[in-house]
Amino acid sequence: MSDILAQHTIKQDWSAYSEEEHAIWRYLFERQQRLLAGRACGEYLDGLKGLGVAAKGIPEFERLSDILDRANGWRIVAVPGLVPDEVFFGFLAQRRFPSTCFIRRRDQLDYLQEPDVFHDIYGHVPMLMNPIFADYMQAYGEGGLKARQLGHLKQLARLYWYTVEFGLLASPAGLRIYGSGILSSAGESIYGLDDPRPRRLRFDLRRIMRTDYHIDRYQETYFVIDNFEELFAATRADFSPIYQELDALTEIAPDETTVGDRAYARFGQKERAAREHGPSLGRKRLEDVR
Ligand code: HBI
Ligand code: FE
Repeated sequence: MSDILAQHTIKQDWSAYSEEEHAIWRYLFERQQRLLAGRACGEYLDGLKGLGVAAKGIPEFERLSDILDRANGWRIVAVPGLVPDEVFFGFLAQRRFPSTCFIRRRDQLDYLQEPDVFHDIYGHVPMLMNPIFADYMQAYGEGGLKARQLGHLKQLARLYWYTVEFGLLASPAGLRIYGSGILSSAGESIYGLDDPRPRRLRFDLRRIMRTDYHIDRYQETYFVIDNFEELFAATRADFSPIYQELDALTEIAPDETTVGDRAYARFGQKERAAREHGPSLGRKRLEDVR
């Protein structure tokens, strides 16, 4: 396994980034900072601060890795782009987070389908500073290797999608974002929390594993956890019997509501009104999609 992982590792070559590339980071960073106050969960904001990830420019992975490593043993490894599933899981199982190096172009500021350095570093890495989430990600990597052998990768990939990428958290102060796909998207930072259209359902492992997803538009269903202990505890069990159970059940479409769904009671009028007077980005993309 270590050999395969080494084959997919590259060097970040930080000094090769152009001024234009750093300027794109700065633009994306500043835009998200304005949007995420009061929207991102505290664990994420603490992680961002602890890592010293800033507007200045694309960070050096080695510097971030040294901080992460001291905190809880995770490091960032540079990869050229999407890596094969077994490589991706192999890295996570060893507490290595594979991050792309390239940054989106100016004509892709609002949306791109594949991960770039802004999504990977700004979106994912701060969450890894949280000790429980850090353990969840490692356990996910181990579970991925197993799911692959059992032929149930599809079900496990949905768990990643609806938690690590698009998860919401019911904090005492209200609904907050912890999913990296939302945290790194201006349009979905607003849509995911404030738009009345998508379903926001209580976290349910089996429901998630049955639910298909779109990769090319805002989500139609989000799942809400109460805290990271709950998430970690719910995903601790051996999934083999669950996969067996799921074989007998139908799949659920991204926009479907089904028996047993528990909707998250939405935040009050007051909080919503306060948000509506705040920055409002992503309107254009929202219309593009619908
Ligand atoms: N590779 N670099 C990278 N980043 C990902 O998020 C990623 C990947 N390879 C596979 C993969 N994700 C997914 O198929 C898993 O989440 C299931
Ligand atoms: Fe991602």
